[in-house]
Amino acid sequence: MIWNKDIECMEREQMRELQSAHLRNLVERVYNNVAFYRRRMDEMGVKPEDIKTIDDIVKLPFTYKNDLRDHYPFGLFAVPMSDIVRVHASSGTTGKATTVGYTKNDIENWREVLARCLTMAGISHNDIMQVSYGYGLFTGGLGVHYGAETVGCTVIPVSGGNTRRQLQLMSDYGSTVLACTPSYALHLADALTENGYSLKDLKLKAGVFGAEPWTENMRLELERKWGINAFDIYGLSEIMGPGVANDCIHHTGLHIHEDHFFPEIVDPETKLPLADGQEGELVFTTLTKEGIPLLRYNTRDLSTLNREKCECGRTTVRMKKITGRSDDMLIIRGVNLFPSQIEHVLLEMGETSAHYMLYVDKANNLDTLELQVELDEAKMVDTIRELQMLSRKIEHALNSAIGLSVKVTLVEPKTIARSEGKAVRVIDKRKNKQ
Ligand code: DLL
Repeated sequence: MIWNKDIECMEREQMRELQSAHLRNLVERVYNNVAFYRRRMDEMGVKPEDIKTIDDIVKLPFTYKNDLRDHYPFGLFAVPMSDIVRVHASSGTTGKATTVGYTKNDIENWREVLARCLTMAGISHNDIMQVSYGYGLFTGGLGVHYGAETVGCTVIPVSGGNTRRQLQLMSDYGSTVLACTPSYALHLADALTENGYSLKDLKLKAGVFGAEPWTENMRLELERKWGINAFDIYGLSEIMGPGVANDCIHHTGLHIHEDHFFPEIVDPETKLPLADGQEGELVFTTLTKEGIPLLRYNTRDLSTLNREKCECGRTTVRMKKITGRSDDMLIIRGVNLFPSQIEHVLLEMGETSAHYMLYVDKANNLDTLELQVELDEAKMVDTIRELQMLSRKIEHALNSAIGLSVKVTLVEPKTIARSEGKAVRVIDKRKNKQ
């Protein structure tokens, strides 16, 4: 099933025309209504009339998270507050939150793109969806909620947390779809048996997981643990929230709703545009957004683009599953490392659980890296010798995969902190020593 065939299967040339028309309108709006963009465009000597087709997008200024912070809370809004019907905010670990606002039309468009995502994952009015993303200022809960209602699902707005209750509701109400972060889905799966449930008590068939990076191996692990089809939903508050892109049943990249969110890939250093297939930072322009439209917002998420038609029949551009952000990259003794590389190796080996934490520190001016990983309850090792052998084996596998020596410490099951939302996987103690 395809929710909006006219758009999702549109000929590429026609899509470009639609995008060009949206871009011309967008540039007019931001130039006339947002002082920040008018100033930036004036500085660059670009006028709205210089923007004729979507290819002219490269003439426009970039936007960064700091620009939103500098104009906190509402300084980049392009409409009067009387037209804003909702605000959301992303907490961020440092500094001020970034706040975004939606008009009625924005909320309608959000429902539309979410409905496309969910339909892509085979979800329909016959489903009962347990929305375990946080409700509130975070966009996850309410965003997915509205989309699920739009396709006619029965929505259980349980929000995050309270693992016991999550499992009880899942069993009592017969939830067929679980929507939460992949790390919370893993935690819930591990908690099933200890709470007295088994897969045969459940009707779950699909997962809509996102809001944090997760590897393809983690996707397969969650499919195996739950006996479901696991889908990847991507998005960010600045652009809309969840629903910017989602993968279809072929799991060959995430279809971007490019009539609303125009993607580019740029080189992380030079910020120059890169060709399809080349990896770089993902940049989005919100073609139709009214509340807080953004030009070329640099997400810092790393991906590639693919404009080939998908087996599912959709022609929309696909982004590769995100494995990290350019600002999440650790530099350990000069070697670049993404936490997802560790996750990939651990799950590939399959000898431990997938719960891990990385500790980065400095000793004698040298970076050190320790990986704590939980043993798998089903595969407990009995002797110290076996434990040592297993740690050595993981150290060896990591060393050959990432070229770094990592100290591996195996810890008891359930000793690493669980998160109900986005997982924290790195503790970088070097930051306090600078
Ligand atoms: O996390 C929106 C969302 C909610 C997406 C629920 C999917 C599901 P923010 O809190 O603004 O918004 O965080 C956005 O999270 O730039 C990525 O770094 C990361 N992210 C989101 N989805 C994915 C995903 C929501 N599917 C930031 N894969 C983004 C990898 C993701 N990273």
